[in-house]
Amino acid sequence: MKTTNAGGTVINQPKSREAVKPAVDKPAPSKSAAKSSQIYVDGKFYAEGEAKVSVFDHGLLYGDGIFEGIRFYNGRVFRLEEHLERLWDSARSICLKIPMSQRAMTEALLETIRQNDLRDGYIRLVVTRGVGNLGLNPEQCKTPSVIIITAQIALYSEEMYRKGLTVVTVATRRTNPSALNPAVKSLNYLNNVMARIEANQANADEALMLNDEGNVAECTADNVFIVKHGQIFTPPITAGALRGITRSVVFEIAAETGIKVVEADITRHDVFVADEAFLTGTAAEIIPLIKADGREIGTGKPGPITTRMIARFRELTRETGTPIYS
Ligand code: PXG
Repeated sequence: MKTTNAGGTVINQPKSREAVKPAVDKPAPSKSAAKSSQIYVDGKFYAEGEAKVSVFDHGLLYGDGIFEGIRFYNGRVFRLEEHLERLWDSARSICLKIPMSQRAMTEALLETIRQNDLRDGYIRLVVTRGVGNLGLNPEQCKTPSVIIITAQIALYSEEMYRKGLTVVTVATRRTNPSALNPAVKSLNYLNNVMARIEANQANADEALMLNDEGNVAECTADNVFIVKHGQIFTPPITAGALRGITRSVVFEIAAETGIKVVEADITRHDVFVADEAFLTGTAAEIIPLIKADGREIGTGKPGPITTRMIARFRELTRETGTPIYS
């Protein structure tokens, strides 16, 4: 693809690990161009309407690829190393070679945010298998594509953080790890999408997904936590949950506060009789859960441990992370 975009901005990826700072050929962005979102595709920036991939990309044809959803707050990217590590793990698991180093990826991410002049927002990082033919064999695909999109998101209103969400248990089971391990954050989200449709049809805010054993795995884009007798419980990764980055922040905050977190199989019954419950995810952050399948959880209001978690999480998002503009 020939690449003359409106902004004309080009990032050259560093060739070696030493080349920390890639050569950035950055013509002064015009004020009008700054309005349209600049999207990174394979080393170049394109205006929103010009950012494209081939119809022969296996990311489109087969959902063959991986992604990360990352947040940045107050001019810093939150938990960037962890997100990149998980992306590289997903890539290794599906035999996809990301065509750049983690340092070059970091610089590309930061530069994309800078190009869009943002301090708070969301990054969608996608690596597709690349262009191949109409057969599913990935050996046909020579070069994976790297796409970085930044956006402003507010998934839930502040009122929902104060009041909490409702969930329903859905019939769609979380993918069995022996078929496709949910620990791989792949472009195959149809399992989650099907569950989301069920939640929508039931007028619930989220879908509680069970694994083949009937234990709680996770929600469609969030990890699940319950609180009982002052202890926090969450399903283990082996139950079919993604190793959530926000989940690991909850472990850290709990350790800081002296609250025990136990990774254990959780049943629907455990959720119904919990004192408190909450969900975690990059997009949702930490959000209280107050009703499951029509049963109020605890008092039906966000509990004290959940409220404390949210407060500390917000402090961490404001105060820590990889600086974007220094
Ligand atoms: N489980 C699943 C299946 C997920 O996709 C999480 C848990 C939470 O993980 P993190 O690392 O974000 O704490 C996710 C996360 C979106 C979006 O709308 C986000 C996710 C998936 C799909 C959409 O940004 N990810």
